[in-house]
Amino acid sequence: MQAFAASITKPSELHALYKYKFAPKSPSAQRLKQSLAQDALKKRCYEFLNMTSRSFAAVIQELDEELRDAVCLFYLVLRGLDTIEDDMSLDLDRKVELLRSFDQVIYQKGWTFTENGPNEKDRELLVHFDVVIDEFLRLKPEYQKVIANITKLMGDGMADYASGEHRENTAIATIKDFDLYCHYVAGLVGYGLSDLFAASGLESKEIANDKALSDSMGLFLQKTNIIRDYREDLDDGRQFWPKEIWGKYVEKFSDLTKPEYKDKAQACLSDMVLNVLDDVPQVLTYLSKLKNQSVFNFCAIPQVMAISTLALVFNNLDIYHRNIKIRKGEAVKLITNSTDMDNVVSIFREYIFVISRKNEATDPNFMKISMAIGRIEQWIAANYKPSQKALQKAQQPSVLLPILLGLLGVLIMTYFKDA
Ligand code: IN0
Repeated sequence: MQAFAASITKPSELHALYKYKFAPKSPSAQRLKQSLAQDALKKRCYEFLNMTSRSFAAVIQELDEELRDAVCLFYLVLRGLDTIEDDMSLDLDRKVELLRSFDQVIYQKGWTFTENGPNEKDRELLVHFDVVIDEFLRLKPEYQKVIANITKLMGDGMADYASGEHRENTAIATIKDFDLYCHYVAGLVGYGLSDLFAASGLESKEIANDKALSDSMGLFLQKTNIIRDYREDLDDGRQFWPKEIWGKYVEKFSDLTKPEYKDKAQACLSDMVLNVLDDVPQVLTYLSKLKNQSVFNFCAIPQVMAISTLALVFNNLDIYHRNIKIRKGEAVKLITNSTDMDNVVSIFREYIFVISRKNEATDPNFMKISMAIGRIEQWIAANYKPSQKALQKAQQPSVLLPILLGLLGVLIMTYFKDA
């Protein structure tokens, strides 16, 4: 109900919410439900998935059957690893040992973990991790290998950061360290997913060969989250923004919340957004290479959510004080519209336009942001050939035209009547 109220002035969002709420279960969701009814173990895994991430769980469940379980298990394994990395109450040596050996843990039948702090949000997942392991071991060996390989690379990367490498005290210092951290926790997810897509035969091998493109897919999501979550992370004692950026504007990271540094905070935020905008052309290139419909939806949905979040946070000082999120109605509209490249490019253009309107000439990053936007527009013009459908849509006469002609007629008539 709250979601409907938030979108009250946006008819298209209300329509999307209404359709979403009353839509019948999709054929693939129905088939999954039937197969889970006969498989208690797998059912538990999908319950864990729904517990950890509601909306993204629905997107995974829409994947073609060949990939669905592999991606579900990949997600749960990564979530397990993340729950260890995240827990500030774990002893550091123990944490590092677990992170470095997690790729072996997933082959140990019966392994469970009860050492997480009571407030760790996905504690339950690790308490029952034996269920995830059993299901992981039922995947095709090719899929198991991809998941284990990424788990090793990510676990080692996280362990390096946890034990203070690439850091200054507890913070991320340089933009290079920031990129490397985001590569470990998100870019590698891109590598793994592309390997799974290629192994399934639903996508070509080429998608897995271009590592930079897969990396960008993860970086764009992760960096956008890091900007959005400034306040939450600060309150939890975490700091992911690189000092090389925020240090240009304030002495202390928490100064960004202070009213006297308002202008500095605004400039710092646009510097961070600028850093993320660089990934957009690569994201669009990756998406344009996908062939399978279910893989396309799965990949496109988080990316359009990210660009809309980026437009929302840009020049929005609220991020320094509270959690901000796109409206549910907007999210649902994006989910239902991300079905092909025409729509995805239009959505990106729409939000890039929002960013360019919010870009202020007094901002020290104004020119650089304008240039980054220009590069994105250039990419679209050079690489993107709109389909017949998009061209027809563009050629349809606008509803405004008859209204304007009518108004013109009334004006002319009034003029001659008075003359
Ligand atoms: C993801 C990514 C994800 C999906 C599809 C293709 C990808 C290609 C490269 C890298 C990541 C890709 O998507 C999820 C989306 C998600 O979880 N959304 C949250 C909302 C939110 O605000 O966090 C939700 O609850 O719906 C994602 O963010 N990550 C992720 C994790 C595992 C897998 Cl298998 C896929 C996390 C991260 C760190 C960005 C990679």
